[in-house]
Amino acid sequence: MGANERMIKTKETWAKQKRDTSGREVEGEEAEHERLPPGQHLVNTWPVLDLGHKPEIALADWRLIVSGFVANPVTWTWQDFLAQPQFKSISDFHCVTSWSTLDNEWEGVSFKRLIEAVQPLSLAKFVLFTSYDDYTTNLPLEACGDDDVLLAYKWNGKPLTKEHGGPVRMIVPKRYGWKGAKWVKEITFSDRDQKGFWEVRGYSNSALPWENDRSK
Ligand SMILES: Nc1nc2c(c(=O)[nH]1)N[C@H]1C(S)=C(S)[C@@H](COP(=O)(O)O)O[C@H]1N2
Ligand SMILES: [Mo]
Repeated sequence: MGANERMIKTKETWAKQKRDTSGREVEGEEAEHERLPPGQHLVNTWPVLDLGHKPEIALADWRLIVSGFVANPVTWTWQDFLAQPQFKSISDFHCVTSWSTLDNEWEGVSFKRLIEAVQPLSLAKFVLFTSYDDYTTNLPLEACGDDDVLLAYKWNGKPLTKEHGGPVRMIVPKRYGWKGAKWVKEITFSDRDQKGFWEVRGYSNSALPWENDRSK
């Protein structure tokens, strides 16, 4: 089934279910259901999605290069990254292929801290992420400044494994999973929106799970 057909099916299913919107208290399985955006289902595993290549980056070689429309471009080594104020946040994860996981505990450096460090110029409205596997994805700067957005290197208390984007990946809970670059290498602030790998292939530019906003 194509992504579009799948999306249509998902929407049909939700229309048939006529889900309760009365706002009454729910519990158990039903409460979990309430936390799932339209067309999503809960999984107990954590699937791995990539472009068929999982780059191996030794911590000694790892760099995070932040540049573009900023007053203070930085290149962080692993030591620099760990020297930043550490941040923890619990959030749900929604992949556009329809699986979701709840209550992931992420640890790392908040994007707000990165913003503070590089001082984006007032012209900077967009951010492009480039990864060690050459994957790219884009976001409005405004979305990056949310309280729950971070550069994560730990998941549920353990270092992020290579398959899930270690040493460091982006986590953007309010957007579909593809907006969170694994193996992040470069973060570029810009005055214009430059589309990423999936965005140029017809995925939604905004990618809002609660709006079932999967493709354009
Ligand atoms: N560098 C990179 N980041 C990526 C991807 C990728 O292929 N390369 N896939 C994206 C997609 S489509 C999803 S759903 C999530 C999956 O993260 P996971 O493999 O840890 O579940 O990573 C996103 N970030
Ligand atoms: Mo995805």
